[in-house]
Formats: sequence, structure tokens, C-alpha cells
Amino acid sequence: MKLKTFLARDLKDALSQVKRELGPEAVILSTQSRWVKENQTGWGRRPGVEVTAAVDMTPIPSNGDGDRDDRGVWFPPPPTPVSQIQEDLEEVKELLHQWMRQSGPPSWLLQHKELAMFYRVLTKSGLDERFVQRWLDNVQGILEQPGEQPLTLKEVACRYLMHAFGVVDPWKAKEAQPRYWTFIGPTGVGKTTTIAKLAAKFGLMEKLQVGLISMDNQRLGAHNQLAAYGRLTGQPLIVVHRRQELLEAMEKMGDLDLILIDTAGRSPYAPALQKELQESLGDLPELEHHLVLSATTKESNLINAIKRFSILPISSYIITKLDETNDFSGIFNQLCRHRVPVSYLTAGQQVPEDIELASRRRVTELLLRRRS
Ligand SMILES: Nc1nc2c(ncn2[C@@H]2O[C@H](COP(=O)(O)OP(=O)(O)OP(=O)(O)O)[C@@H](O)[C@H]2O)c(=O)[nH]1
Ligand SMILES: [Mg+2]
Repeated sequence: MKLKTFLARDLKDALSQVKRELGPEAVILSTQSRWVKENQTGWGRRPGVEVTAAVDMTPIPSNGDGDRDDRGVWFPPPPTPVSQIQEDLEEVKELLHQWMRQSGPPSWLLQHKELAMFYRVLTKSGLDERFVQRWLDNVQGILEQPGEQPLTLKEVACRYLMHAFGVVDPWKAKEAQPRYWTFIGPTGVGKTTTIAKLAAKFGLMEKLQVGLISMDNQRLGAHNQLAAYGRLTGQPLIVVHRRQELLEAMEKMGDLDLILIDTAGRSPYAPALQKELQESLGDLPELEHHLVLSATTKESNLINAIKRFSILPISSYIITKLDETNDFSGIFNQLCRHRVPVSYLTAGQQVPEDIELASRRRVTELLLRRRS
């Protein structure tokens, strides 16, 4: 293991020094804020960064590919470009996060105590650094506007966050009659339970005519769960196996107000997923697809799930299992990134109680609750 400490004016400069001297395999062990010389003559000092990095010098395995350079640093064979870029991005993201956490609020923000505190909350919330930076730029822009401040500082702090994502009430979003809503997503995220909650809300509380269709043929007897809810509420259920049967069931239920369609949970990593989704549900413009995501899912898996299921046009995200985590940052980052609105939030197993329509205020509170 070779260990070395680098002093640089900024993180970008430090990282390129690390790559140059230790090679691309180097691992960053720590970053810290430091004062560095302003210029060659040594006059003046400015904030900079100290990065400690290490590289593994163990011999190349006898069957291994790759090469050593003249410093003795081992270079593995070139990885596939996409995975390399993803790894680099993750590394830079983590470094930036550390950097922002350590360096604290910029000096201009310190004049506004309330905002500086809010900045600290944001940097610790797990929110994407690029988004924190955009928030800073936005706040700075507002504060620099001449004349009387139109907003209180608290409003300045929250306003940008609350408008960084979309919310939708899917019932009001479309006038179509009937409405056909499908619930798609990874296994076990709560699709069927969410359908049962919505069936009770619309059928029993709002007295609308609701029908249920189950396309879940993945597990033996998977539709029994929905059939039991249907029996309790008196709502009709049709089980379908093929696309043609789905079309027939949709036609049969055409005089109802709302048809909730349950699908089989699928691993976002399943190679045939997108083909299957396209073949069973693609090119049916009457369908509104709601992607169900669990708040407990790790961010990298969320990113992949959104990517794979978005082969179908997604009308909204439904976020489940909010009662099982206090870290909402992964979901929040994705809501800001994709701008697909969030419709419902669920926080518990009770049918029908544990579901609510999403609002900007509630979603923002979920992000901030861990630190506030
Ligand atoms: N804590 C908690 N549990 C939930 C929530 N929503 C669903 N569940 C539970 O999660 C488990 C799986 O729920 P299902 O509705 O069967 O999930 P699914 O997505 O239909 O699963 P598959 O059809 O197998 O893909 C059940 O035990 C539910 O009670 C929620 O908001 N909070
Ligand atoms: Mg299910």
C-alpha cells in the first residue's frame, strides 16, 4: 500500500494530482479543508484542500491482465466505459459531499444565520450536491436583488426546495372516463396493498364504481390477495394472463369510473423486463402507469428501477413504506432529477388508512425531518 497526502487549491486539482501520481486505482482516504499558499512566492493564503490517497501495490495475480507503469503502479485492464464512468461519478459525488460538509456555508451566507443553518441541514440530508449548489445559487440570486426582500428568509430557504419536484392528483389530472391505472414496479414494494387502499378510498369513501384487474401471474395464487379485497368491498375482479385478455377485461369494465390494474412485481435487473413490459402494456394510450417505489430502497437501485420501468410512460411515482425509514434523500433526489410528479405516499400496512395524496409541503418535510 502506498500512501500520500496532496495539498491543492481545490478538489478538482487535488484529484488530478492523485490520478497523475498514484494512478487511476488510487483510493481517497480523507479530505480536509486547509489553508494553502496563494502563489509561488508564498505570499498570501487562501482556503484549499488536503487529500490523502492510497494505492494497493500487491503483485498482479499470475493469471491477471493489466500492466505496471515505471512507478510500479498496477493498472487493471480497461473496464467497460459505462461502469467506469459510473464509479468515477460516485467517487466524485462522495468527495464533493464530504467537501461541502466540511467546508461549511460560504461566507456570504453566514450573514444570514437562519439560512446558514438551513444550508447545514441540507448538506447533511443526503441531498444531491449539485442540487444543494443550485439552491445556494438561487438563494444568492434572491438576496442580491435590489430593494426590499419580498420573502422572509424561511420562505427563501423552503421555496426552492418545494418547487424542485412535481406533485399530482391523478384523479384530477385527467378527465378521461373510465380511468385505467396500472401499478408497476419492483417486487414487494406495495403495489397490491396500495391498490387495496385506493380501491377502498374511491369505492367506499367516494362512492365511485371501481373495478380490479390482476395481471399478476408471477406467483401461484398471487391474485388471491386482491380477490380477498374485492370480495370485502364488493368490487369486481378479473384475472388476466395475456394482453388480449387484458383488452377484453378493460372493455368489460368500460362503464365503471376507475379500473385499478395490478401487475406482477419484477426485478429491475431482469434482462427481459423491458421487453415484457412493452409486450404486455405498451402502446395502450388509455393506460396511466404509476411506478411504485419503496422509500427503503437504496438510491442506486432506485435509479436502476426508474430507468428500466420508464420504458413505459410514467404518469406518477407512488412512494411506499415511509414508515420504515427516516432517510428520504434517495427518493427526493430522483423526484428532482426526473420531474415525474409524485401522486401518493403510503406509510403503513393498514388498509385503507395508511395512504395520503402527496403535497409539496409533505414531501419537503420528509426530506428535512431526519435533521430538523
Ligand atoms: N411498512 C409498510 N409496509 C407496507 C407498505 N405498503 C405495503 N407494505 C407491506 O409490504 C409487503 C408487500 O406488499 P405487497 O402489496 O404485496 O407488495 P407488491 O408490490 O404487490 O408485491 P409483489 O406483487 O410480490 O411484487 C406487505 O407485507 C405489505 O403489508 C407501507 O407503506 N409500509
Ligand atoms: Mg402484488
